[in-house]
Amino acid sequence: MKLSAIKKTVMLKNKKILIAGLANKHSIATGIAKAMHAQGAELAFTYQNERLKKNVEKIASELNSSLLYECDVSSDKSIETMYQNLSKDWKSFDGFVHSIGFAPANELEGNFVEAATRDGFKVAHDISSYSFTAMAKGAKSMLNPSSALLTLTYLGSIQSLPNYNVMGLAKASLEANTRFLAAAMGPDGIRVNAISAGPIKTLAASGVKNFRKMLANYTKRAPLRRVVTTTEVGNVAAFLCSDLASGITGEITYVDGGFNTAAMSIEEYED
Ligand code: 0WD
Repeated sequence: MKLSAIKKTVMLKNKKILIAGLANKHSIATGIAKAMHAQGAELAFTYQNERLKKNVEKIASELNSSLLYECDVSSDKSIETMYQNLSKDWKSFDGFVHSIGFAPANELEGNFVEAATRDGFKVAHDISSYSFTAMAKGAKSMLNPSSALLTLTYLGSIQSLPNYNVMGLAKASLEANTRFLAAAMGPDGIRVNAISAGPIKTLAASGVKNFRKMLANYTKRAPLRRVVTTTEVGNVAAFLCSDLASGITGEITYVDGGFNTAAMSIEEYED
């Protein structure tokens, strides 16, 4: 078959997707929104607070969206109000992206045993894991059949690494959350997945001490010998939320240049 004869697919045509966790142009959520827009999705956005509204507004308008709703996921009331406002514009929709994570800065450096606190644990798990469940709960009655939910996780969920500390525990919880939500919502035709992204320089990442060193280490070991981009994460997100991925749920998909598959690179062995 001639290439020109292959019909171009627009994976997310007629899909309405809500994006949560966009902080600025470097955010993973920005890469995801751009990729989903390119694949024909209609988008709506949440912003955490007034401080971030302008950034989200600018990117939303570049992607032909004026649907913006305030939502601080640490508050059930805020989530409820957000969905009430969304329902005035969208009677139903086809999924959301949860690209949100947070732990207090003093938990993200130094020896885990010394840095860990009960309060830090609670906040990290609340904002980084429970909020995914809370957003799913709130969305349930508005989701069309064949909807897809997506969250963002990191390798620290299954392997320890310096400074990531309590976020690793919260990501482990988020991954279990993904599987339990998939089991709970699958009978209604709703899929729930996570992308485990390689390290990318964003606002959240700059909160992890010595993040630059982590990037350098990555490019040494990852089979692709480079870090991944938000565009690459976005393209996989678009696929996972599309009907092309209709058989995939409860999965953690790695978009990390293969880092998680390699114990050591040839260069590291020879160093
Ligand atoms: O290397 C990285 N950047 C990786 C990030 C590798 C693998 C995974 N991830 C994850 C993060 O853990 C997070 O879950 O991807 C997700 C998105 O993170 P990001 O794009 O790296 O970071 P950023 O651009 O900072 O977006 C995260 C946003 C917050 O930004 P800031 O930095 O202002 O905290 O999450 C949002 C907020 O906009 N957020 C909240 N949104 C609503 N309510 C809340 C909240 N309470 N707290 C944080």
